Amino acid sequence: MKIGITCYPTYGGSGVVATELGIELAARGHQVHFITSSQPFRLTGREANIHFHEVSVSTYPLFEYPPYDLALATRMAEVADFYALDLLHVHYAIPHSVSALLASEMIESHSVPARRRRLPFITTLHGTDITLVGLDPSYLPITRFGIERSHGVTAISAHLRERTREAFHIDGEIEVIRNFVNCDLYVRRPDLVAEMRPRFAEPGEHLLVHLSNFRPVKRVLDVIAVFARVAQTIPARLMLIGDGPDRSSAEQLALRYGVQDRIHFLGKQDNVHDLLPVADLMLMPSEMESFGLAALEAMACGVPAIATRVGGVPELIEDKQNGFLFEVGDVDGMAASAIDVLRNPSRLEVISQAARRTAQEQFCATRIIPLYEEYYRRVLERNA
Ligand code: GMT
Repeated sequence: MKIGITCYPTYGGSGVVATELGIELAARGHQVHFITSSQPFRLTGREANIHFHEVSVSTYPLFEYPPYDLALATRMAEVADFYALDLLHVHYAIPHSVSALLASEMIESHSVPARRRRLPFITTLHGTDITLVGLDPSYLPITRFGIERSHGVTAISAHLRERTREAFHIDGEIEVIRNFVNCDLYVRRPDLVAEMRPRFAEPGEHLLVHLSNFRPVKRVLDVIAVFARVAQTIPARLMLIGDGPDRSSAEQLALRYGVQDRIHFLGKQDNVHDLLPVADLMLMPSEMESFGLAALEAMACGVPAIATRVGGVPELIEDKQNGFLFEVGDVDGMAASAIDVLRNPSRLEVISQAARRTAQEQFCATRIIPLYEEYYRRVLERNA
């Protein structure tokens, strides 16, 4: 198939999923065209079967806000026409589904009659496009319109599908295709861990990790509060991977607790698969997660997560089996649980193995990518 993929190409779970999906599809012989504002950060530009088309937005003194959505729609239609794409697959509804709708209609009413055809598009809902941004009254009606007019809609968890139905009153089909991970890349390699771990922790110290874009929804301050409690009780260090609006508040809080020297603020990192396996435990105390890709990536590396019982997280983490679940803001509970499991290496090992098993048996790319391919076929058939 020839597939056009649009996403936010910088850091963020939806962009990661879209990029990894493109890479996996290309490896399976599909022709993948990324139509994005810049090259998605996990692409090297050297992958076979992958093409990148940059959307550039012209500015004009009259434009207080350059119209990216229109430039995107135009580029989508151009690429679809030139490369005879079979379908467009957009990740994150706002504004991508509306741009795809415009592109699809442009192709259907092409100025050259012989080139008029159906161009189906699929929207994948990732989370805040529904639970946060999409609910903003200035975006809700257009988001709903974009979703309803999509030829196919997928959601990354059953929870998100239900939320979409409730909040947007959408009755049409929403296919649940959960997040996935490349289990060959995200795996604990003892030799690599032995080499990397001394950079982050002394022998005898425990190592915790958090990975996010440091937005308020991730509750990075809870990460610091949990870690401070852990570090008061047992020797421990924390790796913080990512960057974003709450980074300086996190630094301030670390100073207040006096744990700043025990925290590695690593900033944005491309090779998280090399860093995650080095840790013992992940902290993901989010206010909301429609799925929790960061926890899945850690689990594939044998690093269980202490997380919150929100959104789609219980579809990934089973409390006390392959990780731990707490109510939002329960920093004392999370800290006590971390201390308890870190002090008990055999229990940590059992949970770590269960975490890896969950990733492997349910969420490996090899299982999930065929679900996307199958869904593409269905959408193409009914729009033939
Ligand atoms: O919350 C983020 O980190 C970014 C956001 C996005 O859309 O880029 O992530 C959402 O999509 C991820 C991939 O599908 C999910 O694993 C995250 O749970 C989801 N985030 C939220 O729902 C807050």
